[in-house]
Amino acid sequence: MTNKMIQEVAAYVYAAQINLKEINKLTEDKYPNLTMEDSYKAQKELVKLYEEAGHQVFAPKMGLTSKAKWEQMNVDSPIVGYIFNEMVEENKVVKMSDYIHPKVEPEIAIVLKNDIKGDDLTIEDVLDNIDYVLSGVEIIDSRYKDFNFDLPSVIADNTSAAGAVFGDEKLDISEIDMQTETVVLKVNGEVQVEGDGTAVLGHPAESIVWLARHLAQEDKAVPAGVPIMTGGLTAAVLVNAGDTVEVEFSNLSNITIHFE
Ligand code: OOG
Ligand code: MG
Repeated sequence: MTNKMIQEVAAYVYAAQINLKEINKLTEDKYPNLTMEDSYKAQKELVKLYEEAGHQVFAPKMGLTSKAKWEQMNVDSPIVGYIFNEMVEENKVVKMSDYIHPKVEPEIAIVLKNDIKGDDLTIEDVLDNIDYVLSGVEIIDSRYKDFNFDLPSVIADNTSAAGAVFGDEKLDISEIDMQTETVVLKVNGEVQVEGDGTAVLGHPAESIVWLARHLAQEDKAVPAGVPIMTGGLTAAVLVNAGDTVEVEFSNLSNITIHFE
């Protein structure tokens, strides 16, 4: 794909994002030959468009790191996207009008104490560099009709990034075993999904290894000091106005979000 076409893809998705307008997946009609390589280039252009409009990247994020998500979305690879500053929801009362058709997914977020970089890092390299661990709930909002996408489309759509909520308590790596950490997500008191940390590539820290490998292609490091979502532990759950979402972790802070 030419640079001009890549920019066109980015502008098209950007307009859908800022106008909360549903579009068909890119490969369906407009860009049938879009590859994953093209779509990461388009994602880069999309980030530029946000930055030009005054927004700032808060942290990179990992997505599609669990079998539960692969099965739900009919895909077979992890992906990388970016959370922007204004996506971080502080008050835990979320307006439906800021979203098209939001879904929630429980996540484990990792904050590093040092930047780490490389395509050959091990899980130990990540564990040695963790500052603390937080609970998270990602509010994803695909711009594609009915969340119907493929890998190139979802990558160009910044991995459905739209909102993020983080738990209050910072746990030291000695205080939590990320693999055995469990989570239950309830909507209006009813259990919808449950999982544990092994769902995320066997270990959530493995997700950071994957991210490092991805960023190393552009000679970039995984940044320290920001919570990095390692990917949904369970399938994502669609929410409606009036819903209260309670996410209960075994050790990490619980998170409650009300959608109004
Ligand atoms: C893509 C985003 C995936 C995750 O945690 O798996 C993601 C989507 O499912 O819409 O953020
Ligand atoms: Mg996610």
